[in-house]
Amino acid sequence: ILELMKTKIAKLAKEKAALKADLLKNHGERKIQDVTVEMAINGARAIKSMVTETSDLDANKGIAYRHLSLYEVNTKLPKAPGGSVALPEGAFWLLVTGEEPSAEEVKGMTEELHKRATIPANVMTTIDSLPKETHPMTQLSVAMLALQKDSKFFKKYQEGMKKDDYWSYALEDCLDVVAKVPIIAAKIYRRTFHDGKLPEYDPKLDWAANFAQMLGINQSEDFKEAMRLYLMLHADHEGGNVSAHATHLVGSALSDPYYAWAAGLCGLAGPLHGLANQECLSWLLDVQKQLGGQKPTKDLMTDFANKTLKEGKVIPGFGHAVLRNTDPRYMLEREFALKHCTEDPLFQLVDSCYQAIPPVLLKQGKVKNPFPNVDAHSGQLMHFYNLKEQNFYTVVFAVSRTLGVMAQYIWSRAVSLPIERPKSLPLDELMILAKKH
Ligand code: NMX
Ligand code: MLT
Repeated sequence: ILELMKTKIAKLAKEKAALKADLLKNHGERKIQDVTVEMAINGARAIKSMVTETSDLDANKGIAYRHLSLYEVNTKLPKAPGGSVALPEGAFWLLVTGEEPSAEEVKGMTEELHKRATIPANVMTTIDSLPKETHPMTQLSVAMLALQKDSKFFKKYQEGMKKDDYWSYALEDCLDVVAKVPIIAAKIYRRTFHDGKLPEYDPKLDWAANFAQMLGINQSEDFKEAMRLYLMLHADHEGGNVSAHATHLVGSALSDPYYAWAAGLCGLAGPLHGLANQECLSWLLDVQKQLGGQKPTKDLMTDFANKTLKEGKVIPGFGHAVLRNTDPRYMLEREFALKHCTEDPLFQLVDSCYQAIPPVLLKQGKVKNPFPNVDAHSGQLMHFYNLKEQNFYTVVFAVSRTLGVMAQYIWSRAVSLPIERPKSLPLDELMILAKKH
């Protein structure tokens, strides 16, 4: 399957290289946008200044993997036997090759990952040397760096590999990272929150189901399906989000995929990015406690939302840097919950937030997007299936996001993107420029 994958990437890379050359040669001077002072100050938001092949975000429709909306991905891609959710390794195939995989190709992908699913002893020892109270995201970042010593890209680079070979050794590393990350995540979970014993890896299971079973807390088929859904839909969110951008930036220096994703993981650990799903569940549980058994009506939730805003805090799980509508990832999780857990009191609370919070944020007047993002739902699903340790939630996000950032890494090398180095300015220079134009 590796050879098939390589053939597909090589073919597409040739087309993309021609497109890139044409763009640079014939349209390189063409203006595509005006950059305002506001854009420069406010986090480069909306400046079209990066190339990411794997996925593209529409502010209203949400993310598309290789031009397929998440709904299409979930409907069209192969499922586990008896399942109704697209397998995440199929989404990975789509992100990497640009093609919808057949059932046979997804099976091959799963098997390829099984072959690489071993963790060197030194990595396990490194994780075990960290105090148990170390945040699970720190443990994961450290483990990613500990894995780096086996980077094939790094080794080949030292030996003087040709530029044209970059992507195929990047692919080798990226497949290794994807195969190993769920086992490492499960190891971190078991040692941090349980007895440290790690259930055996089961080569009969798919990638997400294996992760679910290795957590050792719920062996049901429903939890495996919930995990497949979660890991499929968090996989990629174009190139500008903090973790993908950090990964891309570090990768652009030709640091190998391990170094690059370790940097990205540190970004994912921030509360405005990946950590928001942990904060979201904490907020929901706190509200639930304060409700003390009362039904979470829309009026009560409106009061809680206003209280949070009055305390000068953000309401976690609502708003988005670039989305301007309800996140389709949220809607897919909601549909899953409506099928599997409408009786869960936490789902009822999430549902009530869905009704109550957007009007509160709209009324406040400053939020650009008052609607829920995926984090407003993910915690409820994990909690329902007995994954209750919020500190671990960003690691689950990271397992999924590994698919996207690794696919992006391969493509950054396949289309030979250069070192990233935007121009920065001090504020007083910006003022001089603003007055000149
Ligand atoms: N609750 C209260 N205030 C908010 C919220 C919210 N959920 N979202 C935005 N605001 C405020 C924001 O703090 C800013 O205030 P100020 O001008 O006083 O600094 C104002 O509204 C305008 O912000 P926006 O331009 O709408 O949002 P921005 O692009 O700056 O930030 C987030 C985007 C996602 C960081 C922001 O909406 C937020 O903090 N949301 C809560 C945390 C969260 O859910 N993060 C998850 C992100 C999704 N993910 O998957 O990673
Ligand atoms: C993500 O999934 O990366 C988040 O929604 C944040 C973003 O896209 O900026």
